[in-house]
This record gives sequence, C-alpha cells and structure tokens, in this order.
Amino acid sequence: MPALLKILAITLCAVLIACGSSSNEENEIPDENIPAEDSDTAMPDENDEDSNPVSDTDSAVEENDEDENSDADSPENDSETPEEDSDYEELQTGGIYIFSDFDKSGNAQSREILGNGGFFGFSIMTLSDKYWAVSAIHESIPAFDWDKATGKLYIFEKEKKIEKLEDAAFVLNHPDKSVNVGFGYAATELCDINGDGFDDIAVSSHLATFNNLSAAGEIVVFYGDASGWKEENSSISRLSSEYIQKADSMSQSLACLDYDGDGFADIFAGGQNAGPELTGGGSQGMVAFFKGSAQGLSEHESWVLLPEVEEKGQYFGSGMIIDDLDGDSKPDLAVAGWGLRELREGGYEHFGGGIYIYSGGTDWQKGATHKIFWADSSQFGSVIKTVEIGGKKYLASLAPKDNLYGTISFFDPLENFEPRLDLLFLLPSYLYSDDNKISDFDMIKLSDDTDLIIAGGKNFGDGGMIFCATVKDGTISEPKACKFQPETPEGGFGYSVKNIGNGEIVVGKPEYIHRF
Ligand SMILES: [Ca+2]
Ligand SMILES: [Ca+2]
Ligand SMILES: [Ca+2]
Repeated sequence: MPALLKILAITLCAVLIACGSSSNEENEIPDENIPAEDSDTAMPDENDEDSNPVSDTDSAVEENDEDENSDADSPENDSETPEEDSDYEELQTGGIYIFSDFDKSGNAQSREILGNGGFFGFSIMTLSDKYWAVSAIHESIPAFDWDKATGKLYIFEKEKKIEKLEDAAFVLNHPDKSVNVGFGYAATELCDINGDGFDDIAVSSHLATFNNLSAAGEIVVFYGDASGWKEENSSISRLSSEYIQKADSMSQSLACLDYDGDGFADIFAGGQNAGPELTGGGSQGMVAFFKGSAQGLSEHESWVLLPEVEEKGQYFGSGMIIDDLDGDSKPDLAVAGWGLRELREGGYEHFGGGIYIYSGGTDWQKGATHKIFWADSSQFGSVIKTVEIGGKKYLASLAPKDNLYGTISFFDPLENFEPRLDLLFLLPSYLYSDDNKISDFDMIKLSDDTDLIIAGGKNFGDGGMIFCATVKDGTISEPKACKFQPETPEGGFGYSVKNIGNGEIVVGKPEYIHRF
C-alpha cells in the first residue's frame, strides 16, 4: 500500500452534491447524489473540513457535511488531515460482497472485494449475458486523491469467479478525465449503437457541467471493438440548447433499444430535473431519445417524453427500464418519477410518485399506455426493476417513504399492471428508528417454487443491513435480517443490491472504510 494514500472518510452526500442546499420541494430528495433543482451549487462539494476520520470512524461516516462554503479541497487542507494513530491507516475503499451458492433455505457463501476508493459499490449493474459492472463514481487517478475524481466503471465477466478488483476485464474512466461528474451512476446494457457488430455501452455522467450549467449531465458512449472498450473510442452526447439547463441530471437513468428499427441501437436517457422550464420555475423531469447511427450516438436528442401533468418536482425519468414486460416479444418502456402526479378529475390530488409504461408496438411519443401510482408522498418509483417470481415476470418498485422503512410492491404486466398486494414486502415496524429506509432490492431464485427477495438500506443497524423474505408458492414470508450477511455489516452495506444473473447477488458497501 503506497505510503502517501490519504485518509478519507466522507459521506456520499458530502462528496457528490451540496447536501446543505435547501430545497423548497415538499419532498426531500431520496437520492443524495442528484442535485436539487434549485440548488446554487449543484456541483459536488469536495471534502469535509469538519469530519475527523481518524479519531472517530463511525461518526465520520455518519456525518453529513452541511458546510457549503468549505474550501477543504485545497492542498493545504488535505495535508492537515490528522494522523492521530500511526499504527494503522484508514482508507475509504468502498467494497462489495458477492453472495453465491444459495441453497433452498436461503443460505449462501460470501466473499468480499474491496475497492480502490471513490465509493466502489455505489452502483451494480448487469451489462449482458457475459458481463456485469460495479461503479466507483468518485474514484480518482491516482487513487484516493479527491481532487482528481473522475469515477471508474469496473466490468467483470460473469463466468469468472471474481475474487479481487484486479479480476476486472475492463476498467473505464470518463474519456476527458472530467472530475466530479458522477461517472458510472448508471449504464445501459450492451447494444450496438454504431452498427459495426461490436457491443457498445452508454455510461452516465449525470453531474457533468456544460458551459456554466453545472450538473446538466451527459452520456458517454464507449464503442467496442475486438479488444473491448477503451476511453479513446468514445463519444459524448447531451441535451440540445433547446432543453439543456443547470441541474438537469440528464443520464441518471439510461436504456438502449433500436427503437426505430434502422439497425442502430438508440439511447433513452432520463434526468429528473430536466424538461422545459415551467411557469414559476422548475421542470417535470424528462426522458430524451438519442439516435444511433454508423457515426455513433447523435450529439443531441431527437425527441423527448414528458409526464402529463405540468408541475415541477415530479422527477420523471429518475428511473427507467426497457424490457419485454408483458411477454409479447416487443420491448416495453417503464419510466419512473418518484414525485409523479396523477391526473384526476378536479385537480392533482395525488403526488406519491409513479411509473409510466409505454407498451411495445405503440408510438411512445403519443403517451403512456399504463400508469401506476401508489400511496401519497411515498416516493414510489425511487427504484424500479423487473423480477421473476415463480418464473413469471413482474415490475417491482420501491417506495422508501411508504410505511416506516419503505415498501417493495409487485405489479403484474399480464393483469394490467395491477399490484400483487399479497406480495408486499414490508419490514416489521418495531425494529429500527424511522430514518432507516430501504434503498435497493433484488430477487434470486432458490428453487422451482421459491424465490428470495433481498432488500437493503445503509442506515439500518450500525453500518447497513439487508433483509430477506421468501416467496414460496405465491406466499411471502415475514422479512428478516438475511442470515448470510456479515455479522457486523459496515460501510453502508445494503445501499445497492443486485442479482447479476449468474446465480450471485452482489451487495455494495460504498462508504466502507478499511483499516490497514
Ligand atoms: Ca458497436
Ligand atoms: Ca435506431
Ligand atoms: Ca412487450
């Protein structure tokens, strides 16, 4: 371990946005890595002058930096970091746990992989049948130098037993080495955007600045060739001057599909603060369509999708899925907005968040074919996924402010997206303080008649926790702490949860601080 590595213990919040900036929205933002639309400084607030990572690790991790005027990113400040105990070093490595070999009763083997800083484990995604990926959205070159945090995306092969970071097949950076752009917050599955027969990948940089527009966001596309992906073979796309604004957060959600059928995969990108400026300020959130061609992804959007209700604070585009939900072999689009309003007679009565579904085979620009809403103010749609229960596909959604700790609900595409209320994932109410919220979830098949739901949150317990419930023959068990998790989870364990599609569940602990 190089001797000069700095000790860093900063919350995700402190690093990636100006958390202290106040928002006038009735809802607080569930994802601390998205800028508030009305924030003056949507750019990341570097470092944390007040935290003392060496003397009190726990409180340093818990602590939020409310001080927007901190200039702690200066070299002078960096060198002031106290080394009170020379016997060990602490590094905010981040990390993941990989759980494998699930048996019928829900036991599993585990292995831990530490990152190289920058909140490794923040996002976990599948890219194809062959690849999956983990982002460290604030990793730097060199490592642990927060002034040079370009973010990294680690791409792993599913067939390989991953034991360490160096097992990555590819490691990608922002091609311009732009710092603090949220690189790797999301990525598309592999698809061929320029039609050359090699898979390409679109990666978000939703906090990227364009001109003076901080956190406007941009899409980075890496074009594959016979040797894979590299920064030299990439392009950047962003919203045109018609739409681009500060804090759009464009590309926080991404999906690819050859929508117009010309043989070149196209990209759908969402930004929860994007969209035309409304009377009185703010935007609805927006999804933008970027066209693929032999030259690569178009620089600007061709058209956009907006929600029906013209009100700000709907965060349309905060999440997105393209998948054949209803099994008719045509891809469907699901767009979530965690403040989405429902249009009802007599006014906007409902603003709990929602999901718009655009069915395959219809013109998506004409509007959604189905809309799903949930409890008022529940921030429904904060995370959406497709899952399988008993071999049948469901659309699943997290509502972090529903009940005490959040709920996960399941919707049947073959029944008009009606909820399966009998499968609602709801934690028992007596366990934790009510600032603990589920932040992510996924499912894995244990046997032909049993599936396991796994949901996590970084604030449960002392360092995060994951909870498990089985669904057996259509009946859900009471959720309990998963028995295969570490005895004393640390570092925001459970912040991200992903079934990577090879029989393994990967759980992130992006805030983890390792003691050497
Ligand atoms: Ca290609
Ligand atoms: Ca196309
Ligand atoms: Ca379909």
